[in-house]
Amino acid sequence: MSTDTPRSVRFPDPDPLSMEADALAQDARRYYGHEWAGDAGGGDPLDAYRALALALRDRLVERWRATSAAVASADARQAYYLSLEFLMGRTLNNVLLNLGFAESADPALRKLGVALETLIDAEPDAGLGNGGLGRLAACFLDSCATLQLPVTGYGIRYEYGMFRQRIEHARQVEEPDHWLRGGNPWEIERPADTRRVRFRGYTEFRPDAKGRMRAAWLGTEDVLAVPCDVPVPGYRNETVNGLRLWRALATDEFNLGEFNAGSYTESVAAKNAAENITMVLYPNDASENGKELRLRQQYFLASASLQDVVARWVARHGSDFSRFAEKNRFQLNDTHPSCAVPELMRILMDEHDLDWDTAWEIVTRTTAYTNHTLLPEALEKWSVRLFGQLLPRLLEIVYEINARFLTEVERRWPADHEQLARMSLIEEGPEPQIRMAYLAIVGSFSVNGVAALHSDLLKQGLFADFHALWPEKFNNKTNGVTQRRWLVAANPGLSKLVTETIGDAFATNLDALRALRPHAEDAGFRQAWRRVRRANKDRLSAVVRQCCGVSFDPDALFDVQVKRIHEYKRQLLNILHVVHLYLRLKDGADRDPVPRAVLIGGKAAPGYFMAKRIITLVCKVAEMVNGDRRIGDRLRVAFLPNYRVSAMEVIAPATDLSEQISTAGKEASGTGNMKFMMNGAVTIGTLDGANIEIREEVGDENFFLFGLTATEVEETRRHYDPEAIIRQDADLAAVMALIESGFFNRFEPGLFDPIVQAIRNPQDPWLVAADFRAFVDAQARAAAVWRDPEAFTRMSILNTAASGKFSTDRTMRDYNADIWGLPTVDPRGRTRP
Ligand code: 26W
Repeated sequence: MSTDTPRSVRFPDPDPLSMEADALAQDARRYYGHEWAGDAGGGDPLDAYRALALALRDRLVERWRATSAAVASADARQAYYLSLEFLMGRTLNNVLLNLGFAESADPALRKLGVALETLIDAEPDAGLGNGGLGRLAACFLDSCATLQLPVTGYGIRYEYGMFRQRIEHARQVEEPDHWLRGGNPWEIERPADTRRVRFRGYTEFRPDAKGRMRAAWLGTEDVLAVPCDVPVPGYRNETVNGLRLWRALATDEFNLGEFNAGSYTESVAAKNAAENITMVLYPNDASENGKELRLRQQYFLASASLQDVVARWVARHGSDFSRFAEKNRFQLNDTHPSCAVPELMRILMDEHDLDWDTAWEIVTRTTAYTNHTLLPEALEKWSVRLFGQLLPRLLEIVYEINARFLTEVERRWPADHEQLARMSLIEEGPEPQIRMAYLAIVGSFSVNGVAALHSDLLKQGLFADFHALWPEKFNNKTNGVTQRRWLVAANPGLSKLVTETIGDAFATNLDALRALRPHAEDAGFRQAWRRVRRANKDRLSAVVRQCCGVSFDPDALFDVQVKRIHEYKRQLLNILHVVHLYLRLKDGADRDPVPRAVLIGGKAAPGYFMAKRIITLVCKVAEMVNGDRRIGDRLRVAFLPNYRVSAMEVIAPATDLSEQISTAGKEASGTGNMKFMMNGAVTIGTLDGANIEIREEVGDENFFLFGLTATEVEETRRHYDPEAIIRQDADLAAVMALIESGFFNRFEPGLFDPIVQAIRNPQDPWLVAADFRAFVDAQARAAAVWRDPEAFTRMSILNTAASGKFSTDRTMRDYNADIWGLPTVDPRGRTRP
């Protein structure tokens, strides 16, 4: 071997790739031909999709490198969005849109005999999230890239995403979602940036050279974190940000058996245990389950991501951390990554020799926390015992944070033991628990809720003590959705009509939709609006026929509720209304009913008994109603299996009535409500979450409001008497009687007893019976407007026109103005503060 072998080798940068669609198509053709699967000529659309994705990825990578270089040369402050979930859905169409191939790709591919739509539909959803919180993270990334904010996502590359849902005998069946089987053409693995994450072991304290005590974390079981990077393009602006997803890999100790000498099988099993960390997404969206593997996932993400940021800092600045706080922000997506607080302390103190106060100053100047739920069962707590076994060094740090924090509490409320116990990061009891939300609040300079009402309720309720201590930390950031995916890409027909009418500015400035308002008065425009929506409804009808075997009349009122199945979201209230409509049709009470097609979809957490039973009720009601010849197409009901991002892309553009009917005070914000509104659906909803702001924007007359307010809900709970309500309401009594008669469960007696009992229970937290009458009345008002197509179309247009506030572009501007303070960085030059 020659002694002058260079230590690093690199090719010169390649020439820039053409942004002509024909060149893109030729590159895809080349990728396809050079893959053996392509040569084999099996004709699987998945291969053609991958080929096109690789041709696009090359173009993304060019821009990604330019963006990173621009951020580095500007020495810009950066923010990192830490999230256990990124619900990205499909990527192909989004990349085509953002890179400017939206119109040109299909014709260019057609010249080669390929239909773009087939490729788009071949892509599996990246379902790395449960629902709202995960999809919000994905919309945030899109908006940050579009606004040219230097924000990077950090998450986990689950081998299995959200389970696939099938319905068998009216029951949910979960199937594993091996979304990576066909490979993931968008990601780039970067083994060079592998990090090492430690678990278990013990700690020792020894004096260092200066005589200061230093902690050593020893005897650990380590796991490697390998990053897989996914490019996130901005909208036609040359910016490409990154999403870094970590994959767990066993260390060489496992492979080579130094650690397990002589015990091959145990060594391989141990390797499995290590790699299991990133195997599967936990499918719970509202109740924490305390499983050790989940805590491993959380720490794995926090540790790998913070090590990554700190390592890059050290590579540039050495051990000088004096400007670290000025240059970095960490946004915690709920408490799931809140191990980041003690982990950053550990890295700074144990690995970089900072003292406590300096490290704490850095943590509390860089960390911000977003809360996404008020439900007490969703608030994360980890048993001190479990936490200490798995992360002994972190537990010591949590104790120290708590001790110092309680000193501050004591100063503010002297000798108040109740106050100390209430605010302590440790909940005492037979099995002491760490309150992760409190840890996140204490470690953060900003705490935000996700809609105005939610943020107020946090201040008044859940976090009232902390608000009293640090009022300045608390703020609101109302959620949004990206209009590029949810309007421009999902609803090309409407986008075209809007563009012809008011121009295309809304793609990057959603407020521009306001200009549609006067056109609501134009009969010709209303007709064009209806034509577009009618085509969208045809498309959805075809999907419903195919997936549910139910035929929807595209002229019917499409009444839709799609979201995770949860009691607080009250799919039950929806189905009670359906049964009520069915009874009226059977009785002939409705002479001239408005034809309705009711669509319900969503996944239940596998261990959530009531949610699963609600799915069964929906399916059984659908079966009976659709099978009743006398009803015909005046009422149709379908449960859509496997609701996911790509399903919503077809559903939202075709929905007339958007069901947002949670018990007031329970839905933190909602984001489905915004996707529907943007696409011209009218909302029937309670004063909950962002519904309140939606109604404010669109006006009371264009929103079907009903139900108790959050305050009234609390008040009603004290003397709630559902039996009396049922007795006094003949319609509700008839609905309950029909369900109780076994009409919907002839061969399965007792099937719906748990549901009936829940509704009749004075302890029912969701107050289903209390809101029934108001809901039925609001539905009748919606039907009455529907009878007048001109009036309903006007409302539809005005909803789209008023949806400007609900763009994540606005949300991200707000985060940046109040929390992050990042400059915008344009890779084409210019950096603006
Ligand atoms: C610990 C298990 C777990 C997992 C996820 C508990 C709670 C969650 C999330 C809080 C569930 C979620 O997605 N919350 C939703 O977040 C959206 C984005 O802010 C809001 O729009 C929804 O109202 C909120 O329910």
